[in-house]
Amino acid sequence: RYSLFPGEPRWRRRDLTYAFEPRNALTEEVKSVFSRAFARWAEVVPLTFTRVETFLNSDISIGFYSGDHGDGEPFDGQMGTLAHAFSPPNGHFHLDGDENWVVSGDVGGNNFLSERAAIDLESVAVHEIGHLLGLGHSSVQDSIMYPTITTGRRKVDLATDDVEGVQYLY
Ligand code: TQI
Ligand code: ZN
Ligand code: ZN
Repeated sequence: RYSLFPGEPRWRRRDLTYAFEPRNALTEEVKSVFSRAFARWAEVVPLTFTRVETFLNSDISIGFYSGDHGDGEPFDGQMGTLAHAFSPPNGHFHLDGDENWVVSGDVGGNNFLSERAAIDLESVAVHEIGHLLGLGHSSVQDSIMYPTITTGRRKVDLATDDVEGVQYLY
């Protein structure tokens, strides 16, 4: 079953914006992975996610960082913590820049990446957006919010449990 954060925090507006850390200079291909991840949640709740270029004034800010990046939750190099996102209305979504991120679809399709324990970016994005929206972890094994990810595996489809959790909030 899904869980919520203490006090059940949620966004009070429906039109949310997101922006990417300009210093990362991400390609459109990488940015589109996040857009697809937002769209999966927007399909089941009356929320919209609009990309803006104003990083400091967006509801949700997305960035890749290595090690200590100033929020008291340093990243740890390869594996271990992959990413973190905070509950509403914080909106910070940070990813560990030292992971071997795989941009969509090609998990395991490349021996070099597979050997280096590739992590599917979209799978992690869908999970972290769940946290950004107010979902904690779920006990349902095939849910997006179940707290385990298999290296090289792709899990991007919301389960009934994820839909019930986010629809309870919104
Ligand atoms: N990061 C943890 C996570 O997002 C951070 C975390 C631990 C957390 N406990 C929490 C966040 C409680 C909110 C509430 O779960 S992680 C997974 C999964 C991570 C883990 O890097 O360990 C995914 C990131 F679910 F597979 F374990 C993405 Cl998909
Ligand atoms: Zn951080
Ligand atoms: Zn989590």
